[in-house]
Amino acid sequence: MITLYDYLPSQNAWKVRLLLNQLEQEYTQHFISIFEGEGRTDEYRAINPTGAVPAIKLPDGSVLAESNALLVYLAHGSQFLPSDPLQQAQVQQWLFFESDYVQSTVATLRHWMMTGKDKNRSADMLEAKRNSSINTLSVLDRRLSDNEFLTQAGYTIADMSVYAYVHLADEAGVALDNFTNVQRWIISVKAQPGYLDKVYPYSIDEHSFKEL
Ligand SMILES: N[C@@H](CCC(=O)N[C@@H](CS)C(=O)NCC(=O)O)C(=O)O
Repeated sequence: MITLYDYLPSQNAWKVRLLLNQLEQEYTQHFISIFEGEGRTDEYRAINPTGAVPAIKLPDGSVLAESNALLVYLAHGSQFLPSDPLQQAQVQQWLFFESDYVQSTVATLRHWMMTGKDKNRSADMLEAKRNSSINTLSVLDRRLSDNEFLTQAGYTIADMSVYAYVHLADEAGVALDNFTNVQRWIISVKAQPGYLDKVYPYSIDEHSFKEL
């Protein structure tokens, strides 16, 4: 069985849980207490060199990290990753967008806001993150203005990945009110069979106030 190295408040891990749920694939969870430094051990770095979650271990002992790489691997051969080379690369285009733009803006800001670390950041830095979050959501909203999902291939891992942090933008202090296409897309993603409703706040972890 696949082992998922997990931390419950991580939406990077949630996106992998979502796909596994939608694939109806069984897995076991191994929790890593990232704010207590469990990710920085030699043992865990042999699984993911960056020390971050998520990662997976396969039954044959192979390991893989980076949430979007996990999605590509796990979705291989399913309806969530087209086999056509161009369509597959278009899905990857949005996975890279998520990794470059969403993680560094909405996701980072949400982490700071939900763990009180915003108090340790300068006003300029917070303002820059808010502005870049709004820019990222604007790109997404324009893309979704004439597309139901992010690519022509329908609901794919690109949607799962981008959705993971974007639908929680209000927890980053960024309202989605003006992003009407994003709001409509959120409803469509939530309506997919096997959708995973449960997300976890950082407050379930008494160590989450610590800096990484
Ligand atoms: N680009 C990575 C980011 C992973 C990441 O930042 N994970 C966070 C939790 S959401 C983490 O484990 N942080 C602890 C650390 O970086 O040491 C991915 O997509 O998997």
